[in-house]
Amino acid sequence: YNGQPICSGQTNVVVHLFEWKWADVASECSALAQLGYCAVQVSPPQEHAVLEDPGTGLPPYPWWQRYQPVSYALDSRSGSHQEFVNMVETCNDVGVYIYVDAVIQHMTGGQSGYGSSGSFYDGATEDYPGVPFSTDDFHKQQPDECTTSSGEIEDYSDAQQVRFCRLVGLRDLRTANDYVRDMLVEYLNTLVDIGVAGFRVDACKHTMPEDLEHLYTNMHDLPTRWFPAGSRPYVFQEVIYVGGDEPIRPEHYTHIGRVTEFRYSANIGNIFRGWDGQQLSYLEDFGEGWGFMDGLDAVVFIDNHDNQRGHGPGGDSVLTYKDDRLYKMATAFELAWPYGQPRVMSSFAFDDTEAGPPSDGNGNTYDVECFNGEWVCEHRWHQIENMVGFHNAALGTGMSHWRTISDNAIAFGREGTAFIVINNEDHEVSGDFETGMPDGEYCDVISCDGPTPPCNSCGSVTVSGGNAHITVPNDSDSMVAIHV
Ligand code: AAO
Repeated sequence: YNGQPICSGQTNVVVHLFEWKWADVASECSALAQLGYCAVQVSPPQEHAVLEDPGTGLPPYPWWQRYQPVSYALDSRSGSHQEFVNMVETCNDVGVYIYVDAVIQHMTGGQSGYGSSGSFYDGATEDYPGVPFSTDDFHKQQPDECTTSSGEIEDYSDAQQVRFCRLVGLRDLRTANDYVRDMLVEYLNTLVDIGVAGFRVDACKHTMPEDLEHLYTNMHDLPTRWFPAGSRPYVFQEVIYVGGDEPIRPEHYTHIGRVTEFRYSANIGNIFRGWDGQQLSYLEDFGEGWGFMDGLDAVVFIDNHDNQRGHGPGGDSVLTYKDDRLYKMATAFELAWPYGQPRVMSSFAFDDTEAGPPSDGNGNTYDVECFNGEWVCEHRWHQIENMVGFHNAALGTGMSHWRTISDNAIAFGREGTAFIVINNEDHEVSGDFETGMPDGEYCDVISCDGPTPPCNSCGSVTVSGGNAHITVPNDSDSMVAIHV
């Protein structure tokens, strides 16, 4: 396992198009290719529960119904099997790959009903004829499996509970069982054979690493229609750890794939908000220097679909699209900084943290229309999309030319390929910077359309003898960024 994301060309930036329909993802891929995105993380494509009435006070058809699998039919809120195939082929053809959110550790909660592809299921009796799975395929309350009297995970400091009891009531698959493994491998291979190039694997903390390893090693090679012979699917795993004494750690999973580094997300919010005594100058050793996992194992993000709405860890400090200026700065930092494999979030607007994506009264998701007040499309915000180009120009280089201008204003370069100044003070900052860049004129990609002069009515930076005079206002962007 080499930890390298599957990308075409010099890039490794993944965008999570949360809850987008397959047809909309397909239409977006040529723009993503031009901007330099590597891949799209899509919402879970398997058949899922349809929760018209999820309970008192909860909105109909919440976003999280898709994390309750009913079968592995590729028929979901995002579209049909055929629409999924069309998306993968369209995107692969332009060199933007599809990474699937694989929900493999559990099925639904305790309710019964019909899934998004019409399959009956009964969570109470653990009966999923659409797979089929039946009660023997699930962990039980017995000494070698779940040891809590509720059958639920009650205490995250007890690894046995976390692996063998239910996560918020979700029916917990016996992933050591050969039949269960066969069904999961078949699902993953259906996706790989279609042309899916990678997986975000859900809730890995709750599955033994050897069970996951079995699934990964039994996946097919990627199809040679798009990928070199012998290419293996890329895997990154959701294992939440933000400190404290939980016994299950990201490090227990990094030998089989990358892992989401939640400490990155949890800390960067405090730094940009100036909470908890934090300031931008402390970013100088952000990464391993902060006790995070090895950057070559890490997937990093400012927010994810859970912690942007109070699910999962991070709390109030997590920055989201609602924080506008701070969010742009933090995401620009993420894309400029050489630690981890970056993921960019693309959200739908929400007030209710449980509400599903923009949709009609029957839970049919609306077509995406970026910036219409419902689909936020952070990945198309000018400042963020242009920083993908910065990231790619600098890929493979280290950090250089660090400068602490003041507590909350910093500058750094990327060994002659790129340079950025971020001003989170409440006033303009200005100075002469050693950039390490080749002499010439560069357009500021925060305010311009691209890096190459002429910089018509936007900011430009002249590097002479490696040095540049740069002024960064305190405005809605508060950054200047240049790259070769
Ligand atoms: C829904 C309803 C439930 C209902 C259930 C079944 O909300 O009330 O019981 O259906 O009917 C999503 C939603 C869930 C939803 C579920 C299924 O978020 O609300 O349940 O779909 O529809 C844990 C897991 C982690 C998981 C996270 C949400 O370890 O894997 O919970 N994330 C993924 C997905 C997520 C999805 C699922 C998994 C399930 O990304 O979208 O759920 O497929 C600690 C632990 C974490 C643990 C959190 C739970 O974190 O470390 O491992 O995450 O607790 O909150 C401090 C601590 C920190 C702690 C944190 C939060 O920061 O330091 O360690 O607080 O407490």
